Amino acid sequence: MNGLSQRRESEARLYGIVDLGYISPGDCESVTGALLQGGVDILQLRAKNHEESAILRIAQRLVPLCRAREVPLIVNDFVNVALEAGADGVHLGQEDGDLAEAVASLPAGSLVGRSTHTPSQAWAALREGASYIGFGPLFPTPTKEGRPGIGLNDIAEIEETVGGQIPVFCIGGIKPGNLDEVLASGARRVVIVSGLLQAPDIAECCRGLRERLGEQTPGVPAGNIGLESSRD
Ligand code: TZP
Ligand code: MG
Repeated sequence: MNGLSQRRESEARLYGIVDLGYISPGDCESVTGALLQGGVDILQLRAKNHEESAILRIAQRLVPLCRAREVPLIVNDFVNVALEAGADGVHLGQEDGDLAEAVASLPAGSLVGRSTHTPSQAWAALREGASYIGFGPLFPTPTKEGRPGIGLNDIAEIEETVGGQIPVFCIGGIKPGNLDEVLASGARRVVIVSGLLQAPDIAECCRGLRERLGEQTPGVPAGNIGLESSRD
């Protein structure tokens, strides 16, 4: 069993992404700092259309920042970058390869997440050994252009079934202004990208979201998501 699923009741609610579609490589550290200060529970580095070597350099700069706050750093798409940077895991889309292979390539206790867009993909990811899933996009979003929103109807069922085994993070077009609707549909955990990165005060926005997601004290180290601590 992976670390993320071990302490389900107290763990991650707010998953932030440092997305190079919204910020420049030179701003990654300060934005990461603000997200960590605001109390994200998990952080992902997502860099579409960037060279693997460039992503590795950024990941290497973010790892110590996240480690200091005991927040897992996940690399989008690239298992090798995660491995080389000493990140805590990788996030793979439907087309990004085999989950079991990624699990086998990374140190024990690493997190391997999967993007899912339908209930059957969510169940498949669970069967294939995902540590957690993203479920969405709930709403159309410029962060993932060209994908229709899947709506809110399946959230409660996926949260009750798959969510009983691994964390389910709803994603896609979630903003402070529609969070209540998403939570009322059964979501417990969310990924918010542009809603955070475009906020006038990222850390403050995070704190407000955490409060609404039922987190306790903002900024509490997210080591309490139960990520197996030793990667020594
Ligand atoms: N996968 C599904 S939707 C999405 C990803 C990466 C983007 C979510 O970004 P935003 O800005 O919170 O809509
Ligand atoms: Mg991908």
